[in-house]
Amino acid sequence: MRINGTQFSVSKRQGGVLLSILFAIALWLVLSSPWPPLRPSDARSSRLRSAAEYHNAANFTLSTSAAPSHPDPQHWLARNSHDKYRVDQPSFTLKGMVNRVGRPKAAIISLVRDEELEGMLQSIRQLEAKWNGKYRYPWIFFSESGFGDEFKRRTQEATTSTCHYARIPQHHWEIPSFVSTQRFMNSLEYLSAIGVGKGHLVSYRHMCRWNSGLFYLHPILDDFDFYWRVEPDVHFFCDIDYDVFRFVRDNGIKYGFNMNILDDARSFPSLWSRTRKFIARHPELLHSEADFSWLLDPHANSEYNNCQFFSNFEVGDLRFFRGEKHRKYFEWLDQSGGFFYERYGDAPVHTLSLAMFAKREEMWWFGDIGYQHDINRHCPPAAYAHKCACEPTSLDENFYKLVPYESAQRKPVDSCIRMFLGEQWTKRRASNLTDRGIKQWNAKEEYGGYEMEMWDA
Ligand SMILES: Nc1nc2c(ncn2[C@@H]2O[C@H](COP(=O)(O)OP(=O)(O)O)[C@@H](O)[C@H]2O)c(=O)[nH]1
Ligand SMILES: [Mg+2]
Repeated sequence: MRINGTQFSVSKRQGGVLLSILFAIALWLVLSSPWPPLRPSDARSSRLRSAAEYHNAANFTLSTSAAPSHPDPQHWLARNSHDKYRVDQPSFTLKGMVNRVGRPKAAIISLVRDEELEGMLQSIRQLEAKWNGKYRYPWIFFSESGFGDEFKRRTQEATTSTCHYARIPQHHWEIPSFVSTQRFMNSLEYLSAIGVGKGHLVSYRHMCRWNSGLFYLHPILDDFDFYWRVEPDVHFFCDIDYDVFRFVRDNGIKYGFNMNILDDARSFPSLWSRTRKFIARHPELLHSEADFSWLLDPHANSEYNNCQFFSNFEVGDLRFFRGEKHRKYFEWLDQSGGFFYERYGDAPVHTLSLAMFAKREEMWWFGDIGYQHDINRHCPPAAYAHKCACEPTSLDENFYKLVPYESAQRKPVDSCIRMFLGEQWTKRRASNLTDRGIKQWNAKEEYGGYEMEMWDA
């Protein structure tokens, strides 16, 4: 080989080594490209990507998002726990490189106000310490009024992942023209007078509406497939030793929750009748395996029993919510004015949507994640004690806590989480436990007599 007149001789072996190095550098450059974001930018600054950038980035993906036809979540956990896919090693190590391949396009999202900074920081710190410090998914903060420099600086300092700050478009945070202001004012006064929590707050109505049907339309989420919703001031008690986003993607899960509860149903008196009308109008939209059995009361004319996924914690598939079915349902509810004349909540709206358009195996109870939101807390049983810093709670702990004494409302025949898990379903799941490495653990004692097979920690 001759370079600048100088003769270099390269043996076959040296050539091979040189080629391998060049190949490794090329691979490293591709895998450490900023998308999906794994690391903070050098300046630790954050920026809002334009919608166009996001669309362009959508063409670059290393992952296949096809879910297996017969997912087996327990089996997956047995094979992929112990932080198999952590990405906190340098990207030039073999493991660092391999684990960056095929990552789901996913982000942690928070709707939050600038003045909730301290609460947000504590949620970030806990989730980073228990999980995301190892997995480095980006954080995206949303607000209708933007964020100040201090919020941006301190949130970015609390994580090694990239932070993005997104402003909610005004038309997603205003009273639609078809809503009567007078009727809305009456509702604020009425719900406040009868003691429905935050019934008097205009901002709360916008929040519920945005979380129900608008968040997934924000262009910053265009290139993401999965999200984990995190609120300020929540707690995470347990070490999570697997990639939660890979877990939901690989197992075809559309929605993961932590608590399944009753809330004050006086805030959405017409939600079920409005939903029934939607079903009557669009029976073709229902999933062929839609299963309402855990949501209807057999003793009350199959009315909605008011159970709902407690949506301040949710890990979801954005493609489900962006899909035509959920969007049509949201628009149908929105046209009724129920987010303003009543206080339709995103929790029952998401729950009913999933019941209609997904099958039950596509919803997952993250019973292994210790979590607290205000007075509601879930802590896994004693078998998880070595991973958790909390007192185990009973299975039914959160069932009824949010229902005020004065709310005479429909209740399920059993607690919501038991209704959801159901005997048949747990049996069917248990029969999937084929891997000899998975020990079945009977949580009879800790879970108030409910027989449930869970994976061992
Ligand atoms: N940006 C913004 N976030 C809000 C507003 N109201 C509520 N949130 C956020 O929405 C989420 C739910 O609100 P929260 O008051 O905690 O409702 P609760 O959990 O039902 O009691 C939290 O993440 C809040 O920070 C608002 O007016 N603006
Ligand atoms: Mg909250």
